[in-house]
Amino acid sequence: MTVTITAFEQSPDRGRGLARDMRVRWALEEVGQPYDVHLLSFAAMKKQAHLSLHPFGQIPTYEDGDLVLFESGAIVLHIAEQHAGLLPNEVGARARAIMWMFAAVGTVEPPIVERSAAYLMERDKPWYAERLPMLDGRVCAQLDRLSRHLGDAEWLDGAFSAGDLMMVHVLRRLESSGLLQDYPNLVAYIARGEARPAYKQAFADQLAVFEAASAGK
Ligand SMILES: N[C@@H](CCC(=O)N[C@@H](CS)C(=O)NCC(=O)O)C(=O)O
Repeated sequence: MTVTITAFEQSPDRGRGLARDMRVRWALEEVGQPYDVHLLSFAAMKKQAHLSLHPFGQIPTYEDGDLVLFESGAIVLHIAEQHAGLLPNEVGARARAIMWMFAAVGTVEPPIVERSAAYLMERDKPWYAERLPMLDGRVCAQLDRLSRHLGDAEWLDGAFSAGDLMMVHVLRRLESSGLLQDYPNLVAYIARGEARPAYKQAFADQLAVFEAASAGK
């Protein structure tokens, strides 16, 4: 059975690999699972055909036979449970790797997304300059704690896991923010994730989609 995921037909990040299909692509590459990609326009994402897969009309989704999933974290967890390589076997270490997946999407990602959303939708508003330090502060509060936990370690808890995959991708959204410069260990952590062959393949594949769409315009 072929695995099919959905992704933007033309990603608003212009191929920087920030859209959440990148996490799913990366996980599939890590475990060596081939997959097809169904590309969607913003309009198609809100049509019934896609809403029947994803009630919130977003990407990514994951289809494998009768199984349909949405939510990048749930998809990566499913992939990690189906294949070796992204979750440790030992019960406690496995639970902690899953804990870090939740920490990535539930604790670290929300203030980062709020900051990005404010930049996209409010940067021309009179209150933006006053609001930005507060948004930055909320992001940095989590970066401080994460950086302190990581210390000099290579990954969050022993070997590379789905927890690192999710966390690295969540942090990548800050690469052009200037906020990471005070956290050299987090910069190095992201770079270690980006250096993985599976990451590179996934990144190249999503970039090729963006470049093909741009060339066809
Ligand atoms: N929590 C969801 C968020 C999904 C999400 O925000 N997807 C974005 C792309 S990264 C999207 O589809 N945006 C278009 C829209 O919401 O209309 C996940 O992790 O999968």
